[in-house]
Amino acid sequence: MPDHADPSPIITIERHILDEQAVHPEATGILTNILYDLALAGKVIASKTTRAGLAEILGRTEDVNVQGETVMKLDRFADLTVTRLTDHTGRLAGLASEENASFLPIPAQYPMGKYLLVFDPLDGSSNVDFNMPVGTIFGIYHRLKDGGPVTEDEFLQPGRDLVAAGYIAYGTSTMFVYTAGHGVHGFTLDPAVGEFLLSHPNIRIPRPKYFSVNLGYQTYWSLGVRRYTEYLQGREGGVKGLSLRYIGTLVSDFHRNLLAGGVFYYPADSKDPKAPSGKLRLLYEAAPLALIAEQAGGYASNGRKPILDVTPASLHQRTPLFIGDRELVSKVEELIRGLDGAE
Ligand code: AHM
Ligand code: MG
Repeated sequence: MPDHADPSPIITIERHILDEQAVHPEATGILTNILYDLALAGKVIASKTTRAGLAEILGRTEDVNVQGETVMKLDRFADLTVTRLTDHTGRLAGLASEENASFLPIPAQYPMGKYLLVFDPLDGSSNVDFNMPVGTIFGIYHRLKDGGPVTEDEFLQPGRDLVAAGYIAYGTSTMFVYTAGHGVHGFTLDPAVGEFLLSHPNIRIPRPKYFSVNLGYQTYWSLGVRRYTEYLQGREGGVKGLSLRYIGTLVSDFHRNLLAGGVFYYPADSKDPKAPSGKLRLLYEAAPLALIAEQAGGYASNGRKPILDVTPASLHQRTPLFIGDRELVSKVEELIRGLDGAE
């Protein structure tokens, strides 16, 4: 009898998510479909980012191009792509994005679902002009009410309540990385067939190799964070042999450290008195990546406590972020506690 068992099956994102759903008999398939919708959005955004440099030829951002159309900024394009692919499906009750001051309810003509989507459509978008990698970050929550119009407070949930989270990295290849609470799985887009194929099952953060931070700001940091940086550089009896890598796109810096081992941080600083909590956003940047980090054996903290335990007070709240290797992130909490005093 021939053996039909394939030792290395090709697993599409569709098959993988369906297999995961099959383990949960109570699952309705709605979450599965939201993840497909996001994977499709990722393909559309990826195809556009690879043409970003052609803006010089085809028309600059917000200019009118040769066909007489307005060339949309790429982050606006990414925002509209995610919104248009998800708002009419009856799966979501509302969306909140970095691009919009308020959350977006589902338009009245479409059915309402039971999930909320939070996302950063094009993280690192200032890198686009220099042909550097960018990303999309997303988190999915249950809505808190059974029906009726969605309200902002329903979005203000701690990361611990995320149902699923992930990101799409637009780099030398396009990758979709997600968790639905059962490990972290990475898929690489095969552009020839237009499918995301499982390339990184069950990702676990390896021993640390890198640290990633914008060292240009260190004069604005607290004593605890400066001492931590010395620790990472092998001074003060710290860890030996960590290399510095910083792209300036959270998704890309996080992704490298997830696969290679390391820690990323963007601490609170005194650079801008109006933004004392650093730059990154809690709801749609820090919390989704924090869930991925924990599911891969790592940890994310705001320097005092787990990111996943912080309930946002507003949609666009900023937070310090330390994320990656569990021991290294715990170390910064110890130094901040010891050197920076009480909050
Ligand atoms: P964005 O969401 O407006 O692109 O800003 C967030 C980005 C992150 O991707 C990155 O980690 C950080 O800003 C880099 O900031 P800086 O240039 O201050 O180092
Ligand atoms: Mg961002």
